[in-house]
Amino acid sequence: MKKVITYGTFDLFHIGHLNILRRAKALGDYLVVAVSTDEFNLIKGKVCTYPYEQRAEILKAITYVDKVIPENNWEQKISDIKNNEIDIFVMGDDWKGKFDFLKENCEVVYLPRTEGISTTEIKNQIRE
Ligand code: C2G
Repeated sequence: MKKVITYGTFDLFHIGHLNILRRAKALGDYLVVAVSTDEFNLIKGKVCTYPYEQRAEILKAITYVDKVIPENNWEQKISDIKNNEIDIFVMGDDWKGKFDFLKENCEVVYLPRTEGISTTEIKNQIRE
């Protein structure tokens, strides 16, 4: 069984999130999604609209997603990969190169982002 992992905030869930989850799952048989906790998001400089519990529940309801774990810090990826026996790490290509250090532990794949949508844009449109 080929296992895939991806990380993110997934706030105000949108088609760009769904696209990367679908494509990540298509690379293997089992997809783990590590969702940034509210505390970690503050470290990332993000304030979430949906709290962690809701973001995690939404992800658990998605057919492509097999397991949801919390992302508490930048340092947990190698242990996550080992503990979950991950074969492929996937991120959108806005992160291209940033996680190449994981190549000693698993395959690293950066997928093109979905154009024209982002949580920030959604927030701006709602404000207008
Ligand atoms: N994404 C995408 N297309 C978009 C928006 C997002 O493909 N239009 C992808 C991102 O590239 C990322 C995933 O969806 O792979 C989740 O995006 P965010 O919730 O913005 O995650 P981010 O804040 O980048 O957190 O340790 C890694 C971080 O937790 C990543």
